[in-house]
Amino acid sequence: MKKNLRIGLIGTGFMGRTHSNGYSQVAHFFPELEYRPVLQAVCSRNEASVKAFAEQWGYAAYETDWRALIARDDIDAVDICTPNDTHAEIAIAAAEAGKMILCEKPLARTVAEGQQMVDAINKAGVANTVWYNYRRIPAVSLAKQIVASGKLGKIFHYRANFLQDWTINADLPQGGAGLWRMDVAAAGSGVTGDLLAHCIDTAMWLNGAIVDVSAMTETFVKERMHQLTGKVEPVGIDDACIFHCHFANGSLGLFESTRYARGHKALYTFEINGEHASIRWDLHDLNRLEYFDHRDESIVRGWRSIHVTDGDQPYMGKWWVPGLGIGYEHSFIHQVADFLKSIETGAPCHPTFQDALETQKVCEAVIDSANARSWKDTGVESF
Ligand code: 4PW
Repeated sequence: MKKNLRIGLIGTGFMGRTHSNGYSQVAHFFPELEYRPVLQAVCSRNEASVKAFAEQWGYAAYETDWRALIARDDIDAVDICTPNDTHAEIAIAAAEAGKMILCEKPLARTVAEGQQMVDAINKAGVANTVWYNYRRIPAVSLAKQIVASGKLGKIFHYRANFLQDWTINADLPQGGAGLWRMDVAAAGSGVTGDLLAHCIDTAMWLNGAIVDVSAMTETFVKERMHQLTGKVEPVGIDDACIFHCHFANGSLGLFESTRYARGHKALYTFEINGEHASIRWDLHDLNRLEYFDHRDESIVRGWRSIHVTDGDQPYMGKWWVPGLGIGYEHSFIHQVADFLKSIETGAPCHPTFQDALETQKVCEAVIDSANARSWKDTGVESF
């Protein structure tokens, strides 16, 4: 007999859809799990659209006030898919109500907010995770296995990019529905919290703590119409950010993110160079991990292109047959499966709020460094 995990989802945008899909699919492909999610209630402010969302995805009920959703006694876990400025308030209230929490990334706008969230979940002792979903793309999980096995030897370099081009138009407004990522009050930062946070989470997971950073940021369009006030207002987000850093293991990191790279929609890539071997990955070819090993016999030495679809590779035993790839949405299904498993075993589901707070510390040091034009310590001691 399966145990139900009754989900209360807050926020019905892009992430509300990916998470709902994850909850809907997981039991089909991970039937061995003791818990199965039940789409109990969904919340969003607009009644007509939340009602339609509930019908479309099969939620049993809907609310238009997140406090009412948290107050329901038929909800076990609260999933926060709202803009960043609401994460702390909702998460703290959910923890006080004794609910498990799944929170969208970045954890918060600032380290101070994130710390309050960590304190709240520690006090309540509730299960928690943050949706840094790229860890759970099988090729990225395989990269973790390869690095952990020591095959790369001593690591010298970590390099990552996250490139987009959707904000080049100077007429694009900021703030409000669909454009809160452009409004510093709602988002906390621009590409640093939205895109580099993913790169930093993956980087520290694969290569350990980032100890200090030197960054530069740019805001190419200085003023934009604000949808909520109707006025042209200064733009407070970073449109682009480049930083370099030291990892605790002695390797050097180089990171770049922008929403001004014409032609790139969501190009997330990383490469790691070690003493013996290197690996690299590209979101646009997400089932593939490239691997170069200097120890190979010289006549066949070269970059191997590993199509990560074999049943022995992470998560792939759950899908189709070898050779058939999977997509972006599966990373969310995998995170739901891992969260359900963590409830079963009592082990944490990484990245936890505490892990995401460490990523937040790096993001904040990046912004501080760019503003001060100087190196900043991150305060991250281990990861
Ligand atoms: O979290 C990120 C988003 O805010 C995503 O991974 C990609 O960039 C897609 O949308 C934005």
